[in-house]
Amino acid sequence: MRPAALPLLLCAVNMLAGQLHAFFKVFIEPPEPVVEYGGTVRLKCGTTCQDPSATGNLETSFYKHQLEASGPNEKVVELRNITEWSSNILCYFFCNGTREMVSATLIAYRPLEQAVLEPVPQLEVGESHELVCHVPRVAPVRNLTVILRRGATTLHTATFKDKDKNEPQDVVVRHLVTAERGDQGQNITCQALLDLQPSNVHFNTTSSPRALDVYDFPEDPQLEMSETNLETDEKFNISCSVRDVFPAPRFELSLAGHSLSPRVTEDGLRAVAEVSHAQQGQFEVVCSVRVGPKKRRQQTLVHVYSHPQPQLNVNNSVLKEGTEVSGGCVLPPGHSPELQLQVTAGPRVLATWGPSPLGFTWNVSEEDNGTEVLCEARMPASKKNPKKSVPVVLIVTAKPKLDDRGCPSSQNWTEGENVTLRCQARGNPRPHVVCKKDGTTLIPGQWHMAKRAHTGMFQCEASNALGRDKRDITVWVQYHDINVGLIVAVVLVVLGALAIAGITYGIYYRKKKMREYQLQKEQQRMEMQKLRPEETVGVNGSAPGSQP
Ligand SMILES: *[C@@H]1O[C@H](CO)[C@@H](O)[C@H](O)[C@H]1NC(C)=O
Ligand SMILES: *[C@@H]1O[C@H](CO)[C@@H](O)[C@H](O)[C@H]1NC(C)=O
Ligand SMILES: *[C@@H]1O[C@H](CO)[C@@H](O)[C@H](O)[C@H]1NC(C)=O
Ligand SMILES: *[C@@H]1O[C@H](CO)[C@@H](O)[C@H](O)[C@H]1NC(C)=O
Ligand SMILES: *[C@@H]1O[C@H](CO)[C@@H](O)[C@H](O)[C@H]1NC(C)=O
Ligand SMILES: *[C@@H]1O[C@H](CO)[C@@H](O)[C@H](O)[C@H]1NC(C)=O
Ligand SMILES: *[C@@H]1O[C@H](CO)[C@@H](O)[C@H](O)[C@H]1NC(C)=O
Ligand SMILES: *[C@@H]1O[C@H](CO)[C@@H](O)[C@H](O)[C@H]1NC(C)=O
Ligand SMILES: *[C@@H]1O[C@H](CO)[C@@H](O)[C@H](O)[C@H]1NC(C)=O
Ligand SMILES: *[C@@H]1O[C@H](CO)[C@@H](O)[C@H](O)[C@H]1NC(C)=O
Ligand SMILES: CC(=O)N[C@H]1CO[C@H](CO)[C@@H](O)[C@@H]1O
Repeated sequence: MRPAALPLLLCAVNMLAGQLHAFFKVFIEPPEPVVEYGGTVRLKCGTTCQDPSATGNLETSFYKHQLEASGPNEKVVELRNITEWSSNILCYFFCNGTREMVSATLIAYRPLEQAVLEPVPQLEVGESHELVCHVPRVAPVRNLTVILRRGATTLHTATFKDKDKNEPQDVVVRHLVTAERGDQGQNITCQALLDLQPSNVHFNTTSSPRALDVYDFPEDPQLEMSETNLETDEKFNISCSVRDVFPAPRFELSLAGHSLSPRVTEDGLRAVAEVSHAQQGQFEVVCSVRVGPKKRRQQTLVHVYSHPQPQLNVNNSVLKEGTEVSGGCVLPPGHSPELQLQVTAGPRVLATWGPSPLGFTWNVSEEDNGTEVLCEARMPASKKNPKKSVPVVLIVTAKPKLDDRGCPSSQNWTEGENVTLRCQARGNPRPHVVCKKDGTTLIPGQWHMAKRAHTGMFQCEASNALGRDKRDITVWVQYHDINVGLIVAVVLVVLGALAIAGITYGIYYRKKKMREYQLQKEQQRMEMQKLRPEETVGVNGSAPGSQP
């Protein structure tokens, strides 16, 4: 039968059936037939009618190969080379003058091809990416299920139940994922299932896995330099570090376009290189870091300069006080033009910071003898110590000078003491001082015994190669002399006193002796007056006249 004729036939059968009540059943086996496209299917059209005279048939648009049935109430046909994706099948029977029929749809399918997952690029943490899975030429698509998985986790399940097209269709399933660190190394798979239940036709394919490769590089590297103002050939450290990166970063360091071989720290997050540069100039230091496909870079400039030792010259290093010394400080050719020089003499600044050559003149005084003149060179922006020239020590010659401080005009000694004349002269070379008075010569600083004769005015003279200076000094010598006259006077007074004392005693003694004698005589007289009383009175009255 031609396929175009089938609808007409169905129409006719329906009209025949009319409103009759069906007391038997008609069925198709399998009830939901499926067949591989281009393949062969065997269908049975059967009835529950027990009437052996019942007649029926199975109608399709395909050529039928009638197969032998097991009884009168069934028809078995084989359909070959099924090239319709969907076709109607009609099964009918007449039984005792009543017609019953049933229809089914024969669905042709294609064996499921393997799902194909599009490559997944390296993903930055936090980045969203659309996973794309292709399942080619699926028929029938409404029975397809596509499952996207990350490891064992189901990310997305797609079904197509509302798609009623029977022809093969290319299926694309998309799903947006956001990368996380934990995704690293996880396999993404796309599984396609074509399940044609209740038939036992069932396909199950899985794409080859795509491993996720995630990376994280949230911020630019940090570039640190131990110093950015450097001398030629001076070593310095370049350090480049990153934070929060995943997986391990790859560092590239370069100086002035030449790549360096940095040392990477144990944690892998820092690269360090110790370098130097031989030429002067501004040079770029670049650190570029790769993490996954991402590259970040950081650059900075180093300033390399030639910093030779400054050369100081002084037109004269031995000069007289009150004269000028001049000189200059220069840097050898090829030095960096930014370098600045300064000339100092002790704490005094002779010429302040300026470019090479730097000249100076200086009027020296006596106190400047022994001063070191020094030239220093520095790079203004650098914190490094300036470089110093070889110092020049100035010898300032000066005429002798005698003044009250070194040579007091009045000096007091005490006779007999160990003394020295204080008279020191200023001047350079150190002057020689001699002091004279009436043929006495004293050298200040030499010790001697102070003599009374030193009293008087000394004329001191200081001299050196440049001249001489004079000063008078009055020397006083204190002494404690013994006064002979006084001693003689004292002795005389003492002697006189002694003499008077002696005479006085002598007179007294004689008087005492005479009184004793007179008393004896009186006693004798009294004793005699006892014998003759009148005689005693006469003796007593004549006695006072004998005293001196
Ligand atoms: C199957 O059918 C197609 C188109 O109807 C035809 O081209 C093809 O030759 C047939 N194949 C077989 C084996 O009969
Ligand atoms: C991902 O798939 C590859 C290849 O099939 C396999 O070797 C690997 O072990 C899988 N990785 C994980 C985390 O399952
Ligand atoms: C296929 O899918 C449709 C719609 O979901 C369903 O009704 C049907 O039972 C499925 N199986 C076959 C063999 O068509
Ligand atoms: C699909 O096949 C895999 C093995 O290839 C199996 O583990 C899985 O259970 C199958 N899925 C279904 C729905 O049949
Ligand atoms: C550079 O770093 C190393 C190691 O930290 C250190 O030993 C060296 O002194 C540094 N060099 C300079 C010039 O700072
Ligand atoms: C140097 O200074 C002294 C004292 O201050 C002065 O007498 C002299 O004239 C000065 N010399 C010159 C060359 O300026
Ligand atoms: C050094 O320079 C000063 C100042 O210019 C000058 O007065 C003096 O004569 C110079 N001395 C010599 C030895 O050239
Ligand atoms: C002058 O300076 C020189 C060098 O420092 C030193 O040897 C000398 O003693 C000094 N002269 C005087 C008088 O201070
Ligand atoms: C030294 O002695 C004289 C006279 O006795 C006195 O006028 C003078 O003040 C004294 N000088 C000192 C430094 O003691
Ligand atoms: C005098 O004094 C000086 C310094 O105190 C000492 O060196 C010297 O020996 C003394 N001379 C005598 C004779 O005592
Ligand atoms: C088997 C069966 O049901 N037979 C019936 C067919 O129809 C006639 C009348 O139309 C009945 O009498 C039979 O019993």
